[in-house]
Amino acid sequence: MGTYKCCLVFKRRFRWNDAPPPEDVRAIFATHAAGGGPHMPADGLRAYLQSAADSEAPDDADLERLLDQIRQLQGRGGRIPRVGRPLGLTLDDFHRFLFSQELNPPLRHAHGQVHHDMGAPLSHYFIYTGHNSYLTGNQLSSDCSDVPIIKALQRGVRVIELDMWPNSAKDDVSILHGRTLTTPVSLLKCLVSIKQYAFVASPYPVIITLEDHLPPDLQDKAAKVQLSTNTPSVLNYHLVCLKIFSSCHQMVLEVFGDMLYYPDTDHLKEFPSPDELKGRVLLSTKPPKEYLEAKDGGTMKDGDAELHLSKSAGDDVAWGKEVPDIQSEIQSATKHDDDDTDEDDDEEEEQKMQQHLAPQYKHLITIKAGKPKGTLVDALQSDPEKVRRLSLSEQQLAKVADHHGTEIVRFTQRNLLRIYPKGTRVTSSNYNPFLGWVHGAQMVAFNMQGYGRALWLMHGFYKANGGCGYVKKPDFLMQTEPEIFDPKKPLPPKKTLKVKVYMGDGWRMDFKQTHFDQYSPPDFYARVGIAGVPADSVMKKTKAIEDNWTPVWEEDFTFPLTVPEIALLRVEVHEYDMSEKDDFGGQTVLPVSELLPGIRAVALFDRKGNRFNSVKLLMRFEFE
Ligand SMILES: [Ca+2]
Ligand SMILES: [Ca+2]
Ligand SMILES: [Ca+2]
Repeated sequence: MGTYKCCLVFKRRFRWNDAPPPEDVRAIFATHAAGGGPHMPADGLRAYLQSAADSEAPDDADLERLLDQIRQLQGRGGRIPRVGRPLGLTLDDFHRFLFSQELNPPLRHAHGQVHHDMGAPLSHYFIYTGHNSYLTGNQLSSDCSDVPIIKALQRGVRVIELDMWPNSAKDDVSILHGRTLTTPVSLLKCLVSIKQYAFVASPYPVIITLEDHLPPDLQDKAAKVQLSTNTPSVLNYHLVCLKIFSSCHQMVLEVFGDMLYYPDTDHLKEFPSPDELKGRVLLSTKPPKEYLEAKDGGTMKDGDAELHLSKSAGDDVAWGKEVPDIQSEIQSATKHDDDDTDEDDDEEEEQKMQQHLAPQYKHLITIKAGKPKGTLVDALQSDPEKVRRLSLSEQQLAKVADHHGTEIVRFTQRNLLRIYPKGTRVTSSNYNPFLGWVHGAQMVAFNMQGYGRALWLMHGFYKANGGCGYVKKPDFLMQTEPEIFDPKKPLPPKKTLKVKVYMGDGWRMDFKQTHFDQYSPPDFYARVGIAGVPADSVMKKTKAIEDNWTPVWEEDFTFPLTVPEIALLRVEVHEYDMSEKDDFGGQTVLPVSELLPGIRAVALFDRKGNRFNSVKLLMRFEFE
């Protein structure tokens, strides 16, 4: 046995050197090498860079710096660095350059340059949005903490959601998910962490959505509050709500001070722009109200389905469920008539609440929030005098999208639409974000701890625009003439993306030799595809390359795109196993709008979205 293993180690060791530069790389090198010889001079590299990305030629200093960096890649390979002034790049140097995640990344603005116009009202942007940002795990029993809030802000998330409940003594405010076993974290701690980390990843505004809740038993307790024996108990209850509400807002004001933005007027006709709000924190909330369905356990009773899914999870553990098709989401939502509202709104009660709301706190709310009142279609009526934020569950959105797609798009041209996960997603899983995006919904709220395919799409989408957490909505979603965009109308392909997957490498550095297969090298295959509108969404795959740490696939894929503006390129590497589930070999999601044409090194990420040190693919992108 020992000898057998020893042989395998030996075999594995020299296997990885077997993969030579792909034919396409040789051909490009030959084109730009001096006189077709063995060296590519600086001018040859300059000409290649110019032709590949259709960009301006780098100046001499930039080119010299790049040549130095390419020579340093050589050193990492363990070879002796060349002494003296080299003749130029060898074929191996050039291949190493193309296969370097640092020097040859796939995205146009890889180094954090914000390049969208940031001067339009907030409603013109998709905004990186978290749901129940304080939970560390599932929605029922996980801990509440400011750590996930900090992590989200470090990733560039711009909307942090906090739920406010009075603590058990009813004299302070805690953050926790209502009616569940989640342990609380104090509001103050969350706010202080938000202040500390708000702008580490992006200078653009952070929006705090405060969901105000009161447990059902407080209504009775409210009677004990000695406000006035003559006041009806309902009003007493309202006053307790207000007390908590006011103390929350006072705390926000104290923590953020001048950092907190709020408008001079009660009602905004248009939201300010991300540029105007740089370095500011905004509040988006609604007045407190009774949590009616909480009395009978609310949405939690139908949560069991997902809690018990672990036994059938299998493949889903590593990969997350395959992102569901939008059409089938719409169909199932219209079939099941279960309104998934977080709470029932009572217009009359809310008006009473507004009257008693201390004015100094009311005006702190820049983005006034509300749940749909009346029918969902009524809720989408836009008021020319004031803008607001509407919240819909993913199911409510699917239902209203079935017949009223253009009304949703029209609403989101001036107002903000927030989509939140349905109540049954107790394992903090997520949904297909494109249903929201294609209707112009700015805040597609995701459980940032719900690792898997849906969250990878979210991570990938916000790599655009320098990772600043704001992505400008494409023009077609904002246009009113000749007509409002109809997400259901079939469109012809606008662009074709051609993708070639050459090879992969890096697993031999980042994983143990027995990580994938106990007794042989891994058998990798790549899944490549598009997430976008239904017409564009597809996944394809390469064949598996057996027993090789540096697989060479050399396979081409063609993706016609009807809405390339919001499409995402999906890449997954699987390790094939005949009798078991595939092992996870890495993933990435890239915004198609920012893909650089030409041969590129594509870094892969683990299932939590952290970049592997070395795992990468060599790919080529072309647009037609
Ligand atoms: Ca395996
Ligand atoms: Ca194998
Ligand atoms: Ca295998």
